[in-house]
Amino acid sequence: MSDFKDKVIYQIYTKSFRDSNGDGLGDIRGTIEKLDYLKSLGVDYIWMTPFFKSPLNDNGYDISDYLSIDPVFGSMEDVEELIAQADRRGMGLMFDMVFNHTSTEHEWFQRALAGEKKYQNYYIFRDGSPDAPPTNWESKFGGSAWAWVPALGKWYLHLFDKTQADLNWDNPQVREELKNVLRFWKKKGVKGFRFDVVNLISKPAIFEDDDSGDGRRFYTDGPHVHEYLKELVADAGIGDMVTVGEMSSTSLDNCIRYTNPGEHELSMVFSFHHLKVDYKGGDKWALQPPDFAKLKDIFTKWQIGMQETGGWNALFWCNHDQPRAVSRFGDDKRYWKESAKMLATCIHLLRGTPYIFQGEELGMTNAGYTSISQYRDVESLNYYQIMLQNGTSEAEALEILRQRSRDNGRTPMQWSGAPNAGFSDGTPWIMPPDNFKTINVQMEEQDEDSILNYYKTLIRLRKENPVISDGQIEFLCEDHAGVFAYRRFLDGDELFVYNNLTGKEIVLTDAAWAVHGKKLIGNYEGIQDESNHLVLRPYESIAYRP
Ligand code: TEU
Repeated sequence: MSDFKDKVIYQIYTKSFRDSNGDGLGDIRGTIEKLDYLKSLGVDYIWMTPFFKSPLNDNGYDISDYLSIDPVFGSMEDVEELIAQADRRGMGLMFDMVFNHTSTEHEWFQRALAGEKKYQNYYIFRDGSPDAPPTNWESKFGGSAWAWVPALGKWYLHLFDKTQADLNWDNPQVREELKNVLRFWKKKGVKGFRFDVVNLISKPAIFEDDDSGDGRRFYTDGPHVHEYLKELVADAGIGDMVTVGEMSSTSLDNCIRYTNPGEHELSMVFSFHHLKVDYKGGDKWALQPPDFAKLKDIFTKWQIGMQETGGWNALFWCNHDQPRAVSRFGDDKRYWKESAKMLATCIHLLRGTPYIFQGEELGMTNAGYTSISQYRDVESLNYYQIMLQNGTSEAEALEILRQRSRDNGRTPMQWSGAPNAGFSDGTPWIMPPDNFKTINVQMEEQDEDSILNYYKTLIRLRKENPVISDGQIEFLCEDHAGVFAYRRFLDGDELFVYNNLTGKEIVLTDAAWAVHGKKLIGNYEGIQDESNHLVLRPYESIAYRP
């Protein structure tokens, strides 16, 4: 297993990172231009979202050829140069393997459509009649999970968009093809992999209706998922690389198995339960303010559960599918800087490997779009229609998208106050929020007190302090919903971390020691104490050694 505990990983959403040729889309050469920036941040690995050949219906998560580069992103030579240039700077690349499904434009699917039995067995086709899909399962992007092919008289399964057909992992030929993809990229010098929705790959032997849900209970962490992962990792020879699996609606018990080194599956996992605490009744499209007590319970359960069993978490607030953390859990207006730094502290000092999603280190905010014409995401556009059909008013639907759309995380990286935030000299495929004039790399590099510089410090601290990378964890202030606090400890070294999740001052009467301790990092000047009580200012974050 590669060593990843003191590492920090940066996620690039290629399409929105940096456009080098003025076509409005981010590309590989643009990423190469910015490697020095990533080096200065101090990150170790760079996870790039897919830039493989694709019709881009789901921005590259619909791959039509795993072994070639989509021309809008660049060429194979560009990718080789990217790998070499990152390597020269001591950073490793992680590529995004979308193995649950392919684009329907993939040659395998096209040959299946043309009637080749071999390739029909690469996917999940079922005979039937056009009015009765095999099951009542729903696609994660809305509507039925099955699409009808009249020419074949068959349905095929798509858990995501109808142009993303699910692969049949029970077919050993499919598993062999995918191992070859990994071998190919490993040989090119890639240092790790992120596996898209990899806990959905193993479907049940019998397909039946779900009378109490959308079908996910039948295929989430499915019957052969552990077996298939072990086989993939062993046969492709990637056991010594850094790997992370994206786990949709998973369970702690399964994640322990996915990441326990003795199981030889993955280095770490992304789970999403902590990012559903503002889903009313579990529904992403129903708004409610974040439930911080629940958030703390989830972190506690996963941190302690993984620690007790040798599992390992990927730590994150943001990615290209999520709204921006500072807008969602912080206050992106009055306490923009304080709350962005506080959220960073929460994650970076936990037990696990932290991920930074492009622009998070600047405190980038939600997009603030006011018209449906500004949105690009297939999920957002589908659900907008679904909401209107269900009687939601236009204004209400737009407000929901304003808070929940995946496009909030996909706006162009804010490099400077120049037009289009310095992302592109052409017309960006998606517009940046107006605040790029004040929230951008150029300004934050010059400001000692910036969010960017705070992230740099957190990254450095992880490398200098084994108590952060390797220490044990226990939770404090468990009954105090507004305070997320924990203690890290290792070989007599100790670190106490307090985060005020609220915009109000909070007085802690049981932290007298902290007042006399040695501050490691914090987002306010000095320490505010009243006769040995620790006073946490709005969104204050502090880490102390006693
Ligand atoms: O995401 C999987 C996933 O579960 C999310 O898309 C989730 O369903 C959504 O955020 C719920 O609102 C991965 C990729 O990260 C995403 O970009 C792709 O669209 C998806 O897989 C399909 O490949």
